[in-house]
Amino acid sequence: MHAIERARELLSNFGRIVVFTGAGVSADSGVPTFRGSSSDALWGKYDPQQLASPEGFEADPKLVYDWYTWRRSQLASVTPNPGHNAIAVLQRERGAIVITQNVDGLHERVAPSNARVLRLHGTILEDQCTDCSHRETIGLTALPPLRDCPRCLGKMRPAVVWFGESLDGATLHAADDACTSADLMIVVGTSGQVWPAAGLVHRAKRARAKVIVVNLEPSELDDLADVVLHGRAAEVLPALVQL
Ligand code: BV8
Ligand code: ZN
Repeated sequence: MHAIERARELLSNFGRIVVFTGAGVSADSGVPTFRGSSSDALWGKYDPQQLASPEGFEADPKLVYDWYTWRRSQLASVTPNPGHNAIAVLQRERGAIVITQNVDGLHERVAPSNARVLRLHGTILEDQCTDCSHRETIGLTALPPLRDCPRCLGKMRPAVVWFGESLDGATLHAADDACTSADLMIVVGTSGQVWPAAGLVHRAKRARAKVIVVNLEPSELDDLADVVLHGRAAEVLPALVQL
């Protein structure tokens, strides 16, 4: 039986579905990934430990903030792709829960209003203060500069989770619960290198969920898969969901 047919069979047999995504699901929208072989990999040009970390921001706030401004400027012109839309169909028709490592907000743009999108690593579409609870939504058409917090002596920084920072406890707990009770996990576009996010796939597997991996190239999570579908998410997911 072809892998896609096996995957479709799993999809039709199970009720509680979790879709776990990484940067690869947004690659077909033109958003650069973080690693991977494609030349557009975001971090091929920058040292991630230098930029996406509190130490990096502390050392050079303008360099780090300018990197996010560059990424935000890219986001202004991208739209969700057929991979995002296929996942939204699973949310609407099968009550699937989306757990994403992405900060680009593309799942949220097409998700049904009552659907859950658990954002493990925060959002690039907001800034938060380094020192108080003040947050500001970022308008992608009028990107703000590095600036001080209007309420305290802190600085405004992207509302993402940096390396060395803890994930939001409630979000991680909700994601862990979803993975523990899932019958099927569809893993899309992630190298599986970032923790504790990647640990959620192990959690689902231990809870005896079936796992389908959709990825452009082999990943660290392929060993956990019952079915591996290599290809572009924007092509494989519509075929899987039979749009
Ligand atoms: C934590 C937001 C601890 C920011 C991100 C040393 C020091 C500090 C920490 C660590 C350390 N060593 C290890 C750690 C833990 C660290 C970690 O996991 N490091 C890794 C690199 C080894 N984790 C952390 O620091 C986490 N926090 O551990 O806290 C702690 C504990 C107690 C108290 C205090 C602290 C926080 C991690 C969160 C980091 N933030 N993003 C930003 O965006 O700027 S992570 C970043 O990587 C993105 O969110 C991204 O989504 C995520 C994961 O990457 P992927 O999504 O998998 O993307 P990648 O490019 O890797 O892969 C894409 C895949 O898609 C590829 O396989 C490719 O083949 C495929 N693909 C490409 N195109 C397509 C495709 N597939 C399908 N279709 C296509 N078209
Ligand atoms: Zn403040």
